[in-house]
Amino acid sequence: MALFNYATKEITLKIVYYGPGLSGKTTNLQYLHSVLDPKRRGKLLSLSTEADRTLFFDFLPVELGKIQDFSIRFQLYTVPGQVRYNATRRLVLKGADAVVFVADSQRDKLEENIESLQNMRENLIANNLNPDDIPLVMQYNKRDLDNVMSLTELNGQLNSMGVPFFEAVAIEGRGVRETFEAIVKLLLKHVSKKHRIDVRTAEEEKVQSITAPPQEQKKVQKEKEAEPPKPALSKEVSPQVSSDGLREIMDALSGLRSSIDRLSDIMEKEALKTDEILGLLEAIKGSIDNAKTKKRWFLFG
Ligand SMILES: Nc1nc2c(ncn2[C@@H]2O[C@H](COP(=O)(O)OP(=O)(O)OP(=O)(O)O)[C@@H](O)[C@H]2O)c(=O)[nH]1
Ligand SMILES: [Mg+2]
Repeated sequence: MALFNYATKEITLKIVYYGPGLSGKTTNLQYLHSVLDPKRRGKLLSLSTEADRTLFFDFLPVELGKIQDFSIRFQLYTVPGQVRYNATRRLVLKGADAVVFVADSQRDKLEENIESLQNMRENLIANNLNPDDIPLVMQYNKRDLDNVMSLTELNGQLNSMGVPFFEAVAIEGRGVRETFEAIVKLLLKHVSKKHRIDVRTAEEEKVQSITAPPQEQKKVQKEKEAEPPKPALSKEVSPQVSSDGLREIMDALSGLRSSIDRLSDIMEKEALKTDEILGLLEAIKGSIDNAKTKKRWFLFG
């Protein structure tokens, strides 16, 4: 759920990339990480196997900057698409504000796409999120391959909701920005309507400025030199935490406990790269410390 810190005027929004195994979710985040202005995005944290299959999640923080006095930041996650990791998918989906469904356009992947979409609905409901209300866009990926379904067919099979859809070739970056911009716009509109905060006026300019190609980004930054964007992972201390804030922190801690339990299970079953495990554990420990000392708002899952 959207995290509001009225004391520091910060809003944190969680966007989850969902879809069947190998559809290209991690590739989307890798491309965004490579093209976004380093001042606006943090480190890409991935926990994957030797064969680059996501085991737990990928995580990328992105800073939008200020809109109407509010600093807006996004937390981008991917779920592991492999069927056996459903518990992890459900956990990662917890508290999502928006979803990008990355479908594999290949004809022989249709069943997997349908199953994953159904699984997404179930997991949203299990997390008390309304699948018919949450901002959602579809990405039809792997358009470069031969045996792909037409857009009409894909929409007929997967998009009865009639949400925005995008063609993509994520390995080349095609359609990745467009998908991200679309979900950000949809999400900001949704937040604006739900919480009666006017984040719409400057929205177009801001959304384009985070995903602008490097040259355009420089121009945007120059114009705003007087007020440089904050780093993606700001260490700012919130002076006040409301009871809602405390509840969020308690939720975060219980979410983290489940994450750690889950991680231990995975570690027992899979041979992982030690440095990746240590990196993830370090990140989890840092988050617990943060939550405990109430120094910043934090939400996992
Ligand atoms: N041809 C083609 N290959 C792609 C495209 N996007 C991703 N791939 C490849 O598909 C494979 C799987 O991509 P990932 O991004 O790891 O897929 P994922 O959805 O994260 O998979 P899981 O983590 O198992 O759920 C990789 O080898 C990618 O390079 C695309 O648009 N076209
Ligand atoms: Mg992945």
